[in-house]
Amino acid sequence: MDDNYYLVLAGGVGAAKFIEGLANVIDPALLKIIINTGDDIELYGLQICPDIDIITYTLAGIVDKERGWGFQDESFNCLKSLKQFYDFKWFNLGDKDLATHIYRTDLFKKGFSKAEITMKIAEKMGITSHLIPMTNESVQTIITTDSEEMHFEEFFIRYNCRPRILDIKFQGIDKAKPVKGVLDYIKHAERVLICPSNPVVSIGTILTIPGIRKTLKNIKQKVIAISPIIEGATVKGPADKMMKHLGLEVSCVGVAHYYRDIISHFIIDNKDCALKPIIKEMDINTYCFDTLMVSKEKKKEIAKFTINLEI
Ligand code: FO1
Repeated sequence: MDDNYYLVLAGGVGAAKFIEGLANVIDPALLKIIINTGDDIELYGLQICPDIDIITYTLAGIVDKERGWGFQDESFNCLKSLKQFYDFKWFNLGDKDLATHIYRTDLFKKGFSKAEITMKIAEKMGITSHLIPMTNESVQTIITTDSEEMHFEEFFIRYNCRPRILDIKFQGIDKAKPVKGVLDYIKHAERVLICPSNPVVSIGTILTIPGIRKTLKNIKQKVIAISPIIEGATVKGPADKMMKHLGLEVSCVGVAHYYRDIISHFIIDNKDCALKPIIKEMDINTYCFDTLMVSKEKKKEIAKFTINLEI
């Protein structure tokens, strides 16, 4: 196995920004990216893998940068027609995006695994990075709210993360295994980078796949995480609500607590630099940086900083 690749743990939109930066400062072929699949959902009979698609479209340079998901220059004509037949209205699938889901579903029916399909789609889109779903098995993040149980995507999109969270379950996790080779990829990576994604339902889901957290613990000297929380708030999504549900402090300190057994290096935002001594007490080397990736340059800067960090 070549030994100078970087292993990345990724969710969706936040991860994609960081990965775009990485792909602009090192050869993208050096990236092995393990992607959360807890958000995967079947709609209209089609297999949709939101986080895999966001990373794929970003690396292919075709993502809609403003939304952070789906294709740029997208149209929604097929969706309009689908709405004649279905009551269901809250998930937006663009015409170009639909082609990905049709191809993926066709390959599933032909017996290919999620890992094989993910690589086939990536290769067809000209991506040289190795994209790996966290598992081939079906795992679904289910949120119990005051009123009902729902899929994470429904909580996130239909209800805009508003309902009170009573429970978070990873349905199917008991049968899930890491994709073949992944534990070895973690062991032999040059360094492991944890993206600024939701620690509970993006990175946390990956960490619950048997063997992954334990393997990371054994190589924690080379694991670097970036905080998705700045000044006690998430940049996007419900990470703050979910951290509160787990009893974690909603700050970079809370994120450090959640990762303390698997990381030795942690990048927090300049605005949180006053909290650095508290995190250092957890025996985590802590660095302050401008982590808000608002431009191509900012994405490259944090990627460069992470790659060049002395560990
Ligand atoms: N996010 C939205 O906020 N609204 C949507 O309608 C939506 C549709 C969608 C379709 C395909 C896809 O790959 C992603 C999509 N996303 C949408 C983004 C995505 O669901 C979330 O950002 C992630 O699941 C959170 O990680």
